[in-house]
Amino acid sequence: MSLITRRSLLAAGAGGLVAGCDAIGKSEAGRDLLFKAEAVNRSLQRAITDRDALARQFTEAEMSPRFRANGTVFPADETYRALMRGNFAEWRLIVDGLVARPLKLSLADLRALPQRVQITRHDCVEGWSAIGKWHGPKLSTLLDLAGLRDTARYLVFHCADTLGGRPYYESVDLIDAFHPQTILAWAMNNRTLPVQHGAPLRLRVERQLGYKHAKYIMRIEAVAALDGIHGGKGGLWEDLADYEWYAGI
Ligand SMILES: Nc1nc2c(c(=O)[nH]1)N[C@H]1C(S)=C(S)[C@@H](COP(=O)(O)O)O[C@H]1N2
Ligand SMILES: [Mo]
Repeated sequence: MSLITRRSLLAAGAGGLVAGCDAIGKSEAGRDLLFKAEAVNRSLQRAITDRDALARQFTEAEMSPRFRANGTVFPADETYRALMRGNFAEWRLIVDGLVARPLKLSLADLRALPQRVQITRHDCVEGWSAIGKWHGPKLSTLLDLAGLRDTARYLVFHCADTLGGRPYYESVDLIDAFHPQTILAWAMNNRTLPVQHGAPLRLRVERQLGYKHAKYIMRIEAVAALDGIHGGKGGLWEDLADYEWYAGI
């Protein structure tokens, strides 16, 4: 499909939604219709842009014998170090922001949720790749528990480490947040996640480059916009070095 065709299709979808919003939105049935139209529009956009396609998965035999660690490998933060010394028994993942039910989850809570296991290839912009096995609940499971408010557009991952004095953070939109391969991994290659790879919890967002895969996650915040967060570009590398916010592979 040509770019022009894609654009005009998207525009047609969006235009149809906006036209007559006021009148339709006033009745119960109208609101229902708008809601359905929005869902149709969303799935149309997905189909066109292919954002929900799956990343390639590999077999056990294809796993890299060595998986390099990159960026922070041992956060300096004293609170983090204390949690680490306690084997993360006291660590809690906060899920808050634009949610109906803020969550505070232990590792045991996360392990008790339905789990997903996937063997995928990690691609770093610096020019290396490695195939590893990841294990954890889908991000969508947590978001369903928390109940995203309809003003939420992005999920921000706040990490325990800093680079050059700035906190590491990353963000994804709702398409990636609800992608079936987007998981919160607490295990890697059949072992509890090692500190150098982001213990106790790191993001796997398999359709994007390595820097999007936030390690050392402390808090997931649902927001309507990214401009109020740190440098405003949605991630430390985006703020610092103009890396793409959408780092699709
Ligand atoms: N919190 C945090 N997350 C991070 C980083 C970091 O320095 N801090 N580095 C990123 C980069 S550039 C890459 S390539 C991967 C590296 O993950 P690994 O150490 O498991 O290989 O983590 C990403 N997530
Ligand atoms: Mo990277």
